[in-house]
Amino acid sequence: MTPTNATAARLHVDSDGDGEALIRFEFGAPGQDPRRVPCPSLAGPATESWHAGAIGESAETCDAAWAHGEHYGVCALSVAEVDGDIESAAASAYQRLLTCVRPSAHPYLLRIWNYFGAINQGHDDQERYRRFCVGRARAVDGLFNDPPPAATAIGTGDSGATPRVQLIALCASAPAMALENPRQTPAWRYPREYGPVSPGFSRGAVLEANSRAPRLLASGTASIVGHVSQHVGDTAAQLRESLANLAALLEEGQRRSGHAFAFAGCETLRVYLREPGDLGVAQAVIAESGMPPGRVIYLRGDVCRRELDVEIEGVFAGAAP
Ligand code: 3EB
Repeated sequence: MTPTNATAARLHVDSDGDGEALIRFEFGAPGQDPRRVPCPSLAGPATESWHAGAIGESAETCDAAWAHGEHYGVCALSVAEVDGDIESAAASAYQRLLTCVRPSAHPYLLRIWNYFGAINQGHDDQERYRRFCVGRARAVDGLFNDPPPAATAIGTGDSGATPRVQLIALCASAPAMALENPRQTPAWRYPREYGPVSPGFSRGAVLEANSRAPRLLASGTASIVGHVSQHVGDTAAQLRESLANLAALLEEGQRRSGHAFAFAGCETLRVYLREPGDLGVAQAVIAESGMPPGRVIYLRGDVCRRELDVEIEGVFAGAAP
């Protein structure tokens, strides 16, 4: 069946690598292109393409790129860290993002990926992830937190002489339905022990909830129940717990939107692993999960909690109940 134009303009994700895409993610070592995910691929499809109809406008400079279609846009940028000051780099990256997005035809931020190096370096409130959260919180506006976008924050390997913080943002002409996870404390309500500023992200988002083809975007999901890390030292058990969190999120999406979401409807799943040597263990757990095997991408990346070794995120197509 040929999709109508109205259907083609809806957001969907595939791994074929053809057709016009809002963004076609590629994976590899940290580099110059702000659209490239700076996490080397360990297994799975080489690309992840996000489609939403025809691209009306696109542009790129050396450290920023954007593309706009009818309902959606993508903005990618990176900012160099000066003297290892991740807090300031995060603040300028978010200032630039909001400056770019708010006056555009797609002012609503639905989903953001955050990547930077040495995410677990430093102790307690000086840990680089916590400083990043402080810089992000300092830069964003009221609309950002009402409610915050779905997100991922992952640490990359060494990016060479000039470390950069990189943001990739999906934005839209209309807001999405933000989701929280009933098994997890909202991140924006994490207690003080996790840092001076709570992380600004929602657990997920349902896009086009009033259409026949909604999509559920799951944020980076780790082995955290309530606000407490689970199964420290056991990657397989962490991945099973993360999948249980994801299942609960899909159920919550169904309760809120009236559309059914299931692992079988997964269009893409990214599995970020701290240790490349955990690939086999992760593949064995995923094989039993009911995720479509051809849609799972395994990447090398650091979870923002040092005690955790795996995080997952993904996109799920909804079905009428
Ligand atoms: C967690 O649940 C894991 O700071 O934007 C996941 C997704 C995590 C997004 C962010 C952090 C972020 O707390 C970490």
